[in-house]
Amino acid sequence: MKEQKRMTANSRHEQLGLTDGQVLDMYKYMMLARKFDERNLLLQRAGKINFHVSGVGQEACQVAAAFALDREKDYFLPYYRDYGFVLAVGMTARDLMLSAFAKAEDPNSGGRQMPGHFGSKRLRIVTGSSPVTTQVPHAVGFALAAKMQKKDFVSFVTFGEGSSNQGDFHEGCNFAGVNKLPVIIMCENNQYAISIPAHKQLGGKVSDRALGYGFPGVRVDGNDALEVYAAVKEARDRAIRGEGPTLIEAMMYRLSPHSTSDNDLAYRTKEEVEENWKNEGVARFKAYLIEAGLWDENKEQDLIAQVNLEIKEATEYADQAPFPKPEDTLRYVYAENEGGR
Ligand SMILES: Cc1ncc(C[n+]2csc(CCOP(=O)(O)OP(=O)(O)O)c2C)c(N)n1
Ligand SMILES: [Mg+2]
Repeated sequence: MKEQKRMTANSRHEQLGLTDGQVLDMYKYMMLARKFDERNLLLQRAGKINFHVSGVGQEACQVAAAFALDREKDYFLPYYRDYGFVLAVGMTARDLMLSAFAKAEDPNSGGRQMPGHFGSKRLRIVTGSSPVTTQVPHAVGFALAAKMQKKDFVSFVTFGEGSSNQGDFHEGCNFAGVNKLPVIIMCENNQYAISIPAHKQLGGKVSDRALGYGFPGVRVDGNDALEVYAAVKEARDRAIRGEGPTLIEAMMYRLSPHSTSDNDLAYRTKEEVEENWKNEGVARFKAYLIEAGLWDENKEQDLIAQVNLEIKEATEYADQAPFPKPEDTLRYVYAENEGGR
């Protein structure tokens, strides 16, 4: 019986073309994102960093999506909760800590943007803006470039369900649909937009909106990493075949307050949050790996120790790193020519 169970579980990731090594790697990134997040919450409370926006409860979906893309070619436009995603495409805990501490060496923005505003030319992570959803038309622009230049990359963009009500989302979708562009548009529906629950934001499903723009929309269980992986992979295959965009709505739950400046118990109950912890994606993925015979508690403890060390080193490095110099304030803001900086 046990052996049979093992075969069933195993075949699920193998059927999707994922090796044992790849699913173990996915779990490592989920754990790294989770521990990074937990440390940031502590650092903020200790007064070491100013602010943190948490991605707790969304990591499994984020990492799975990254693994379904071509991390050597595609362009990424993640949103502020996507720590799991950016770690899986090549950012390090140190890079992210430098951003949290707003230090000069922060590769995202030299310590200028708020944390969660990811950007890396090397990793093709397109720098994000604070107004939510501006990244959707930007992603569509990258997809237009792929089509015009006949290149085989796609762009991948994420945002929250609240943000899907912004005009940028609709304009981006429309242009992408008309021009059949290779873009994957993924909504991380975590049930809240700050204090507003999903039923007060949306009259229907986000995924159904794709119909009006002429491309497929799918709703997936965002706490099931393999389901997300399959949907993103299929969307990428379609895009590369020239069949255009896909909208994916991944269902999950925001387990943390909106940010470190929010008291979520002013608008939802502790019981509701506790109930949702039972279904979160990282624990579910761990259970899958155990069932597949790939994981056990000893391995878990080793991984936690390794990840904690990585985060400790990143924290110490970022804490001691220099702040940007005041005289560098205008760097990257204006063109550095004609005797200017
Ligand atoms: C255009 C714009 N309006 C309002 C805000 C303030 N704001 C920041 S995050 C947020 C909630 C977004 O909710 P959702 O899209 O569901 O994403 P989540 O934070 O839940 O991941 C709001 C209203 C903003 N940044 N930009
Ligand atoms: Mg939301």
